[in-house]
Amino acid sequence: MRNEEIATRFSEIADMLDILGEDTFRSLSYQRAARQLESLTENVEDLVREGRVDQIPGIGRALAEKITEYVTTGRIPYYDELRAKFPPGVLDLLKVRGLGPKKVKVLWQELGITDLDTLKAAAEKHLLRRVKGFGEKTEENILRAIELVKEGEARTFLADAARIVDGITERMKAGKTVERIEAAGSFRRMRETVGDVDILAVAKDRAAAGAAFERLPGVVEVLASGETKVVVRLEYHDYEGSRRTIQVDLRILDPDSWGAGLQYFTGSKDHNIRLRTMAERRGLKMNEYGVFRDEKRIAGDTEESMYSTLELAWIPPEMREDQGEIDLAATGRLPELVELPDIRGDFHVHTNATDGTEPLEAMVEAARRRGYAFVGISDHSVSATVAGGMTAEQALSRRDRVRALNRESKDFTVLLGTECDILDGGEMDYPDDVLKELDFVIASVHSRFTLPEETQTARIVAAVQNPHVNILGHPTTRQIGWRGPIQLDLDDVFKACAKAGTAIEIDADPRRMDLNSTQARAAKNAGCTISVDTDSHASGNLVWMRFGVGTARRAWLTAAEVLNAWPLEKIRDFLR
Ligand code: DGT
Ligand code: CA
Ligand code: CA
Ligand code: ZN
Repeated sequence: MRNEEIATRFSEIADMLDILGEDTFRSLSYQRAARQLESLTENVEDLVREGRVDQIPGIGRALAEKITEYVTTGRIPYYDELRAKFPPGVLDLLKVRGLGPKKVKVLWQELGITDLDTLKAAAEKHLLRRVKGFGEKTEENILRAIELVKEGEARTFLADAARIVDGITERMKAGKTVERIEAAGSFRRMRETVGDVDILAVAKDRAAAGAAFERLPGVVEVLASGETKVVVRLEYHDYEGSRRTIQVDLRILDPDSWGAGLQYFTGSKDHNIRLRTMAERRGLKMNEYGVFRDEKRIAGDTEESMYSTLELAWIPPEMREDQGEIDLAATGRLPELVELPDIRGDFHVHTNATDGTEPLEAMVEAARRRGYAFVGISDHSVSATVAGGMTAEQALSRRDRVRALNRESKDFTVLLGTECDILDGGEMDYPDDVLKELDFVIASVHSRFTLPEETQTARIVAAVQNPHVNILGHPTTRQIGWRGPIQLDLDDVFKACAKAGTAIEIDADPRRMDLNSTQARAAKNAGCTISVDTDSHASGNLVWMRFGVGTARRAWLTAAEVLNAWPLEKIRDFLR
């Protein structure tokens, strides 16, 4: 948690320096330090205790001192000094697409715009176009971008929810006020974003458990505080470092109703309504306390008991969306869903050769430490200029390095690939004789997002039909809270992929989750093979596989349908 807190402060310092227009060199060093801290696998508090802070790559003496200050006193005076120069909402303006530090400074100092709300009001009143560099079109774009920021803020990315849930459950367990604690709700169903976090617990001393919950770090407000339910608002930093808040509900259950509560509060609502109707038809009553015949409880201590009373197999939480799963459970036809331990590797991994932050060897080592059998390195191709794409020569020049790594170890394989841009008409960014030299090819759209559906679909279908292309990367290119999907006939794309033997990706970057679960299920039904990848740009991102697999489970995928759950030999056949 400390690593992230400091990273967030450092990146805010960089933002503030940028807005003030002072010392770009210093701002860059804070930005770089923030990224280092985010991807640091060790706990920064340990490094301070052992006097090893200056060993963090990219962190010089001045920044090491600030880290030590923060860990020992909880404050960075330099940060407080800068912060005092800004109205609280000004930094939020940077979240609006199209607004960089220079524009924010002008808006703030010339128009007195100090937060998103005043920005929105000014754009609606057409005040912005009076300022140099802003026009009618900019006003429209800014209004739309504010909406997207607000949409994005309303829900929390699954990966961030997981860190919140893990933090809460660990602390509550360590405090020993609860005998049992687990997250339910949309988090347990692994939705790509969650509205609020629902935590269930069993406690002998309910008041003590409730009090411990209210005192959790990050709690900024207690909204309700009762015997069975406590509700708080918690502040957190999202995976990109922005400060946000989320509501967390704690429900304290009776041990006899644990399974009933877990079932009820996991939802979804539609799934629960259907179960309750089934119970009623059998003359039973079903609620968050159990299943009852007359006044007698006949199930409720375990979740299995809730389902078995209705003659249903236990249904994995990710499937509980009333999409036909209850029929399958009634007839013993539930699929055996892919699980995290089934995953043998990750195909979508960037290095500092393009826009990743770590060298190839570091990413390989991190993948190996996850227990994988292989990792696919897929840096950007030359046309991806914003991502520092590599020329064909640069891409091929890494073959020796990879061969050396593969000679060193028998139980781990590095596959050298590319995330190759799909060009305007569906051609690939590298010529075929370059693509054929690489172990695999992910084809992705990074440009021309606004093509009409027919043209866009034809472009992507052409790309997946290229015999060297193995995986279609982040197929819709949507980014939650930022950019909608491209116009695409996904059914045509799925058909083309299935026919050409090209896999299609679930990109588990928290903001992408692309394909989403619904689309991935459609792809499965069309006969596609799915590759679940993290699109990692730092070794810390490899953990996102958990959420990609969660999404795959929501899509009802089995291990047989997931490319990177296959044995390496079978994967090699597929790539050939
Ligand atoms: P979220 O928080 O918007 O991402 O979605 P959920 O599914 O976590 O929804 P939430 O937090 O409102 O409630 C958690 C679960 O509790 C929900 O999935 C099902 C159950 N639940 C809540 N209210 C009702 C209700 O009125 N009827 C039924 N049957 N179930 C409910
Ligand atoms: Ca919830
Ligand atoms: Ca809730
Ligand atoms: Zn990409």
